[in-house]
Amino acid sequence: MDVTPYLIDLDPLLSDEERLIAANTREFCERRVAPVIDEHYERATFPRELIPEFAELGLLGAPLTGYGCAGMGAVAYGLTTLELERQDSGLRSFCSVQSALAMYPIYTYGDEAQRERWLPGMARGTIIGGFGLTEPNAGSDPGSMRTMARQDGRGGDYVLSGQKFWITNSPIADVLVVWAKTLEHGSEAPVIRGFLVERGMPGLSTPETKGKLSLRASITGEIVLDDVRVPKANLLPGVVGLKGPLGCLTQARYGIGWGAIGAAMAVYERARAYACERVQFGRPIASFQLTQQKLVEIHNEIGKALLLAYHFGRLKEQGALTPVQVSYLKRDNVRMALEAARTARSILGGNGIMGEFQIMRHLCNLETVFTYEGTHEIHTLAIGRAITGESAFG
Ligand code: TGC
Ligand code: FAD
Repeated sequence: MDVTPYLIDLDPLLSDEERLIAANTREFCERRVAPVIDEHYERATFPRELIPEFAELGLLGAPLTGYGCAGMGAVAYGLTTLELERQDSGLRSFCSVQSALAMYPIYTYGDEAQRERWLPGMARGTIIGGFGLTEPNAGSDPGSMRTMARQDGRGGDYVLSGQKFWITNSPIADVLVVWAKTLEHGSEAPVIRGFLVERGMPGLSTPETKGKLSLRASITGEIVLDDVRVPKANLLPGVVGLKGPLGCLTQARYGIGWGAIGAAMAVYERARAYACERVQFGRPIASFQLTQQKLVEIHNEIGKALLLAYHFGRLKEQGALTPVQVSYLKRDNVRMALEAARTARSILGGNGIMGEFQIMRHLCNLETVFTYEGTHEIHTLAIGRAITGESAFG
């Protein structure tokens, strides 16, 4: 009999352009990424050679308009992150950081000179960006950061000192959006500001963080700032305070909400195919009720996650999506994908732990996705605050 991959059919809700963007991204990923991703994961390398092709497809700065960016709608953008993460969360991470965490703040908080200087090259993939918020002692609570920017005389350069930790792409980045505290004329307490720190500035180093057992096909490192002199022209003038970095995170978390569905689809499809072929007790394991229950659970959760992402995507296109709705999307869809990966792994029995079946790679990646861009718990508290009016953070 014919089997149905997904009972939720999003296709009729999509425009022709959205379907085309999703199909092109998927075709590219299957042709260029799928054959190499296992090896990159094993060797803990990122497929840098694919960056020009990401650019060609409009995946760098996809939702931005002008400056060589594709100007995709929110649903189309979400469909691209889904296709990237169907292959590996590390690829989606690369595009999330470039688009939402490095290009977005330049686009939104930068001045025209900064936009013109950086964005076209970033859209072409010839300039790589990074985003430095987290520090060794400031993760979930970025407001407690210690990185300082001291202004050298009024109107002069800034001198940055401090350390950022867990920074995606930092070892290969040409420009780093670094968030630091600075004392401004007239303000009593230090305020958070964004700075564009460039590769080659004296005092900047970006050592790679080795030994990750998750997100191995993504390069992670530190940003060490040892009195780095940054010209005033590299200060992002358009935002002051924590809402600057949090505004970027809202964009990136939205993409993760879609991306996680791609990882869930990958593990589901693998487990379903395996269950139909693997014979025990004289029958395919897909014929056992307990296996069917597992597959149905994953399948139905994917459907709900898609509807949530689609609905919030359409709200975003109307400018009506709120940060706490993005917390809802990131939290629930990533949890769904992680649970799907664990269940799918069990359907493959012993084979489930083998690299060639790829489920373990997705499962390990999703442990990072559960934690970065705001941990599951932090998003729980953000939603809790929104629905009760009570803050339970501190
Ligand atoms: P709070 O008082 O709530 O807010 C401070 C100001 O920010 C505004 N705001 C937001 N704006 C935009 N988007 C959001 N999601 C926002 N959340 C808050 C808020 O309105 C306020 O503005 P204003 O004008 O009143 O000043 O701040 P809080 O100190 O209570 O902290 C809230 C909390 C805990 C939710 C926040 O600190 C948080 O989200 N913590 C998690 C940190 C985090 O997500 N780090 C991620 C680092 S980057 C990363 O992981 C990249 S992974 C990259 C990859 O994909 O590889
Ligand atoms: P902590 O904040 O120390 O949290 C530890 C545990 O305590 C978590 O379970 C957390 O939920 C819980 N917890 C903390 N506070 C509370 C509370 N109030 N109530 C209940 N539970 C709480 N950061 C960047 O700035 N840029 C990047 O590009 C970047 N890329 C990353 C790539 C990878 C591979 C990883 C692993 C991380 C990356 N991060 C990046 C950092 C990431 O955002 C942080 O790891 C994350 O925000 C959590 O911070 P932490 O690891 O310090 O954990």
